[in-house]
Amino acid sequence: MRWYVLIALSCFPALVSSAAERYNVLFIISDDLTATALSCYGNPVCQTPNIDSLAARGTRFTRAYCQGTYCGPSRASFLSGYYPHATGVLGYSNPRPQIGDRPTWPQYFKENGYYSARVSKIFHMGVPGGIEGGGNGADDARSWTQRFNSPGPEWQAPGDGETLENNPNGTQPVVGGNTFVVVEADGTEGVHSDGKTADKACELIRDHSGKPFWLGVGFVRPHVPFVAPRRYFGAFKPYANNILPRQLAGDWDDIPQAGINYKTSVNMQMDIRRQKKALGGYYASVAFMDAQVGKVLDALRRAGLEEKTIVIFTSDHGYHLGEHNFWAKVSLHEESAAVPLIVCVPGKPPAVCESIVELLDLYPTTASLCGLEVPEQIQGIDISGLLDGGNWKVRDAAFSVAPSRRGFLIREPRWAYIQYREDAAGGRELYDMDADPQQYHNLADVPQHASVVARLEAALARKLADVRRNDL
Ligand SMILES: [Ca+2]
Repeated sequence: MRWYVLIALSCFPALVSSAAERYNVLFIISDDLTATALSCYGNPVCQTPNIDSLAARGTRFTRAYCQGTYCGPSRASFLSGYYPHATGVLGYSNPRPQIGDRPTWPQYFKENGYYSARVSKIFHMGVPGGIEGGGNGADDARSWTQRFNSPGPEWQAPGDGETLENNPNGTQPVVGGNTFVVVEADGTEGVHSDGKTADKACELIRDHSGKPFWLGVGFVRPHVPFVAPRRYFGAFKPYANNILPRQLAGDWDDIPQAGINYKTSVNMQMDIRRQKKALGGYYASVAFMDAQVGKVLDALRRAGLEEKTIVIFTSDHGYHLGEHNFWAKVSLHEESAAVPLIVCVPGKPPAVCESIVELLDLYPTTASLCGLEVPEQIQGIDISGLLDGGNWKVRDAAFSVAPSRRGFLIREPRWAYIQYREDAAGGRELYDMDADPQQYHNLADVPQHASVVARLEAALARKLADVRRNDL
């Protein structure tokens, strides 16, 4: 049989290559999702069967890192193709003024004949404020053929709500903003932002099955407020049964001030009951989001597009769920800097890949897989070779930043090196990830590791200089 195939290939090379070029890209991104909350990444409590099913047929990356540990810089980075310190977009704006006419990731596909659309949050949007209002947030209009917002009630959803943060007496009502609030909501999935996002994404997949698309589907959960239909909470109640991470006595003593996260059990005044409820609320939000992912994957299957579509699932950064008594993002510790990343390409074998990769690699990788020239100026690496089942080194280390902390992370397979301020005046952290994956013991000031610190400090300075050497 094989020589027939060879003849077919050699007679119609243009046909074959154009078929390869016409993969759709379905980019699904959850907001503030730590990999540790997914069952395919080993969480024993929070079950995510739909994301797991994608992982079972794609490549699941165990060492994928964001470039900025909160929404604004992370999204501006992987969408523009540049590190945060290349564009200088360290806050909550879109990168258009900095990149000029250079195409963003979806725009590049649009300019190559794709229908390009986003549903809800792809570039930065405030959650919950920007979702309640239904606006475009820090979006970039030139990236899209069409764009759709998914307004939802967020913290105002009817149901049983509680403000957990800075509410020790329980006297505060349920509030909006970037606040730890749990709402066990009445009503259907469709009233919530993510329910609407899934429905619109399914409709777009159905309606655009005849033309290649780059479709960004942005779910806002599990970003606070932890709002989901009531039935998703059942698995995590009673909340008192939820197990918090082990705390080490004196854990903060060896962490520089800048490394104590901006939200902690202490400054949020969350007692153990509230912490356990926060964990349950987060997991319920993840379970709800997973169910919406399932709807979108079903729509793709029903449209007969599974064999024509690259599916990516990820998050903009990770999240702390009580490790070191830290909560939320911004921290450069592992839970916050690592992201879940699953890439499913038709015809590639299922795999688990331990190579270090970055979200910045998605733009060049999808361009390459779709037969498009990889734009020369962008700073990620085409990692498509890893999708054939390899576990080789495409980069020495991942690079991530927390601009609000003036923090930098160099993450090698064995070492995690964190430095605050470019001259390290804000302090350092060094963790041996083989011996201490929980990052309990900062080795930066241990004399025996001085040469490792010196090497990584030099590597960080070199990386930052590389990042700043660009065409902008
Ligand atoms: Ca986020």
